[in-house]
This record gives sequence, C-alpha cells and structure tokens, in this order.
Amino acid sequence: MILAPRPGQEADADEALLFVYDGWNRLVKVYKDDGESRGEIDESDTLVATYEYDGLGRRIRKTVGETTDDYYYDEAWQVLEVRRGGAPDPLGQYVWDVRYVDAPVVRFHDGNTDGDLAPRVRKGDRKCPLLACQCPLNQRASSPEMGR
Ligand SMILES: [Ca+2]
Ligand SMILES: [Ca+2]
Repeated sequence: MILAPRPGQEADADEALLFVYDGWNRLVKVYKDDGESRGEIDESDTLVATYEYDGLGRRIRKTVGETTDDYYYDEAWQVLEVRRGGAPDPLGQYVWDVRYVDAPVVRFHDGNTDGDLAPRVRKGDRKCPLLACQCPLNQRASSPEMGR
C-alpha cells in the first residue's frame, strides 16, 4: 500500500490517496484517505476506484465511482473494445495497425453507448464520428463519415 498526494492537490494532506496492490504488484484499489489513521485504510476512508485483471494480467475492469468499464483484448494484448456499465453497445472500439506494434489506426467513441457515433465537429466544420485518428507515415484517413 502506498500513500500519495492527489494530483493537483499535493499541498492538501486530507486529499491524499491510498493505492493498494495485489500479490502481483497490480493496482487493485484506490482510497481517499480521510486523515484518520493516515496512511492506513479505515472504515471512514472513501473507495475511489477498483481494478480487476484476467489470468494473463490484463486489466479487464475499472470501476470509478458508479461507473464500470469492461475491457476486451485480442491475443496481442491490444484493447479492441470498451463497454460501460454492461451496455450492449460499446463505449469505444479500436483498430490497430498490422504494420507496427501497438500503433493505433482509429478509435471509435460512443459516449452515450446508444449505438450511434455522435458526429464531432472538426476543423473546417467537417463532422467526424472518430474521436481519434492516427495514420502511419502521416497519411490522412479518408472515409465517407469524414466528408472527404
Ligand atoms: Ca485512513
Ligand atoms: Ca452515441
């Protein structure tokens, strides 16, 4: 267990965080230390986040407050999909480049998980459902959704 200041509030000892690790040194819980029994978890400390892992050590679930995200991977440990709160439609989907290790090509994001990718206004009033788009060798992506 590690006691650390909350980022951005380093001067406030009452905002300190307690990080709990499992036997494989994986972060499993984060508490807000209330100042009583500083540096130790007691019943008045607030649970901020929990993390769960599969047998291979990949983080498969993150819960922050009331929000739970489940992560799905391929055999190369690349996140393919994130689902929030057990919703049938994904929060995010990822496409990875096959030409280079861990090079993302595109990430689709559906913030309200209703199955529709909300258009996002981009430079020049182009609408794009893609939250992030990276193309190797500085090539630009083209798709009908991007209005090109
Ligand atoms: Ca405490
Ligand atoms: Ca949507």
